[in-house]
Amino acid sequence: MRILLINPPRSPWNSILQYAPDEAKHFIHKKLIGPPLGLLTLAGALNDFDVTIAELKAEYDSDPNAPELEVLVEKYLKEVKPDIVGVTFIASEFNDGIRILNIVKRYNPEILTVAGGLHATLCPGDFYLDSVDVICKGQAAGIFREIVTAKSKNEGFEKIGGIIYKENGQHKASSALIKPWNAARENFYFPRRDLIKQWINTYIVGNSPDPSTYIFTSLGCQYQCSFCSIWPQFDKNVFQREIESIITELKSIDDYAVVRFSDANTIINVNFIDKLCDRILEEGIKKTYVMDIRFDTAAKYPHLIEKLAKIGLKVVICGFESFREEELLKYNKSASAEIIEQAISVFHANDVMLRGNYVVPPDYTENDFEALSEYANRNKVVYAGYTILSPMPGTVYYEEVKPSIIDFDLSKYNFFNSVMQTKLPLEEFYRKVGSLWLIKKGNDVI
Ligand code: B12
Repeated sequence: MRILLINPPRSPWNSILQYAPDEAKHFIHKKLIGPPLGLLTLAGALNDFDVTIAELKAEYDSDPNAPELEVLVEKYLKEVKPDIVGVTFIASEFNDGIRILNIVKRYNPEILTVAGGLHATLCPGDFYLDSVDVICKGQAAGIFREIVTAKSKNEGFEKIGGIIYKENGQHKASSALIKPWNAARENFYFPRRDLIKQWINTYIVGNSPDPSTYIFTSLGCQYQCSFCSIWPQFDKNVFQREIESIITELKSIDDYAVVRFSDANTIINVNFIDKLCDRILEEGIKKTYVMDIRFDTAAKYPHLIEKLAKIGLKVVICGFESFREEELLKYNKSASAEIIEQAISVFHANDVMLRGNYVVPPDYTENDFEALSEYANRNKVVYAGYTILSPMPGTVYYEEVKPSIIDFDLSKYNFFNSVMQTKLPLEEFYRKVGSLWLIKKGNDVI
């Protein structure tokens, strides 16, 4: 069985960048860089099969003139001759992901096509399409293994729980029981980074001379911010890895000097992170770390931030979201805006470069922009991000605002485009969001 796993390209839509004043353009995110950890994990669970990864984001990063999608995908299909093609999906990459599966089916209808990932988990109904044979929800490495095994034995899929599969042209949910699977513990598989080695030099962020990789210490989130997709993806559950498993992984990635934790929130358990720091020190592991840490956690545990800084924490991404209590309450952030200033001092006192991210609601008026700008100027951080509050399908916020969504084109659902009516004229709104990106201390871009 030959399996081809494809990471779709990024959506090209970025209206903030398009309309931002020229002097701000340099600082606005053009692309986020990192390996497809989900697909690498899937490949880890299929160690005894012939797996190839087509990292199309990295293909376009390494060669902006790389052939267009159809040609690139066909090149892989000719080279790999796969029996199964799997694609990973988030909302903004849905259109291209489906285009890929259409190309696969046109090339050879016998190839089994499988869709998985966050968007397939939250919105499986979007995938009831001719080009999709199987839809996998959740942390589906084990389920995918069952699919591969069934296909290799020419068996049907009715005994595999947790999937939706096509039978006689119709998609139907399997009625088989879902086998227990804990992707962070007993079913953790080391990601197959060897399969993406050819693109390692595309995983360089900012001015760093070294490539970076993603590692997760936990899956899910215990908070329930209304706009976030992560806790719905994990049905409010949080799964944490074992410390020794993380240490083993850190010791196995000599090629990567920069480690970006992919957790929704790296400090979900203070004792756990405290012990992890001790073990990193004991083992003499020297890396530069990037983590997502909540501002209320940083303010509450300054000593832990100090300890993390000592083991190599250099950059923290912190969702400030808003400077207004009433907005944080509306987003169900479970933290008070008052604390943001304290958190900034804790990070700065430890020389941690802070990226504070604000979300800008589409109904912001001139006065709201002025108030945010005044606050952000008063509380400058090294890097700051200003994205648009967006109703990602499958979130609480999506259900709240569904009637006022005016653009359902999923390729715009990446926080850089407004899919709802803005109060200000649209271009002026984007220009104002773009201008905000000038408010920060640092001069480089991450
Ligand atoms: C790593 C990551 C990335 C990486 C790699 C993604 C990739 N495919 O290339 C990079 C850096 C490229 C990236 C980019 C973006 N990302 Co991102 N990213 C993440 C992050 C931090 C971790 C995801 C992860 O690795 N989880 C761990 C792995 C093991 O789990 P997994 O991916 O879910 O995979 C498992 C299952 O889903 C399943 N599975 C996955 N794929 C498949 C495929 C098949 C066939 C099968 C069977 C199963 C399967 O099995 C896997 C193993 O168990 C999440 C936030 C989070 N903490 O979850 C955001 C997140 C997924 N990203 C998000 C977004 C929006 C983006 C961007 C579009 C924009 C942005 N501002 O972040 C950009 C891309 C555009 C751009 N301009 O660059 C959103 C998605 C929201 C949504 N509803 O669509 C998230 C949830 C962040 C958030 N807070 O909202 N991202």
